[in-house]
Amino acid sequence: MDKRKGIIVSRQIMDSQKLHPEATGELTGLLNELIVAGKIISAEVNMAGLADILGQSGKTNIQGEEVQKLDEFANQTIKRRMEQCGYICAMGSEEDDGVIPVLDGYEGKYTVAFDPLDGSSNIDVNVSIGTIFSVHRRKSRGKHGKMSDLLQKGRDQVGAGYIIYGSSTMLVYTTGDGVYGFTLDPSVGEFFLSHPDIKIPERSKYYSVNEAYTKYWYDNTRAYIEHLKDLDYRGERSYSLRYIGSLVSDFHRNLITGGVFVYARDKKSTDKPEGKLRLLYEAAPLAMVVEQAGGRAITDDGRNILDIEPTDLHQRVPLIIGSKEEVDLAEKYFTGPV
Ligand code: AHM
Ligand code: MG
Repeated sequence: MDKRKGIIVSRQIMDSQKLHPEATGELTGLLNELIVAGKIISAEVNMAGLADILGQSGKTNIQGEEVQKLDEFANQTIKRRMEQCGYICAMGSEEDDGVIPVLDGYEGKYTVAFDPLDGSSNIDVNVSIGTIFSVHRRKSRGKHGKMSDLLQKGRDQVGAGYIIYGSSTMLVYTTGDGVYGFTLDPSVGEFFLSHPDIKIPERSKYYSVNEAYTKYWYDNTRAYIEHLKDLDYRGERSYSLRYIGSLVSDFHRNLITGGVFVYARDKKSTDKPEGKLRLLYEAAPLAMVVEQAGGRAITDDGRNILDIEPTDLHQRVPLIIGSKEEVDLAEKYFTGPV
């Protein structure tokens, strides 16, 4: 057994910090604050059915989608934790329109963008959901953080990861020195290292896509998925479809077992020409995780997700993410003639 297995998450984060002699401990502090928020949300998610707080709150968020109570709870929990932690100067959340400020006098040198509860349409049906986060160093000077501090490339993230609330609660994160997975022991409220140095299998047998949208796909998406479904591909096996409809869950499964997740542009909704998923707090953090684990993340025109210069906090981006071989193959379909 790996000797590090079982160590607590704060030990791992401090050990990573030692690899950077210039580090001041603020990123460590920030990650620890996010972890506390994750524990609080996890407890609430586990109690959701019992506490009878399921169901929709009747409000809509700035994306025009229904906000459910647990989304609000998760959003509030992270914001409250972050606004007074002293490590960040600004936040961006899927649930809020613009820059979220921190409390006066608590400005720090990082920014955090997050999807407080990804996959929230699955809350009512006990399907895994999760919190995705992305951390950047601030660029601007002055007291308050600005939108430009949030609109940074994924390549410049100093940390990224997610907390998945599933059959167990897991934290998966990277600070650029590999990917580590921790499992929450709810009896003591501590995350223990369960998946040291995660590597995504280079080739896989699974693809994840909303196949009901086939009729709306562009030709290259259709051709790529048909290729994966071809029984004779590589002459040895065919692919299986696994689609939960909760990005963090689909991604996590593919990270552990190997697989490719596809949400390309389609002709389904004219208001979402770039697909559905968001760059800053969905695609970019997961792209950093997958690259650190040996996989890849690209758009449906072959751009590396981590190299995209954001122009809008809530901008959407086509996403193909997962095992290297399957994303390499996708790149051929998405950049060459079909
Ligand atoms: P959300 O952030 O409102 O939960 O929406 C994003 C979710 C992702 O988790 C998931 O991958 C996707 O929507 C599923 O979309 P679709 O139902 O179109 O397949
Ligand atoms: Mg989401």
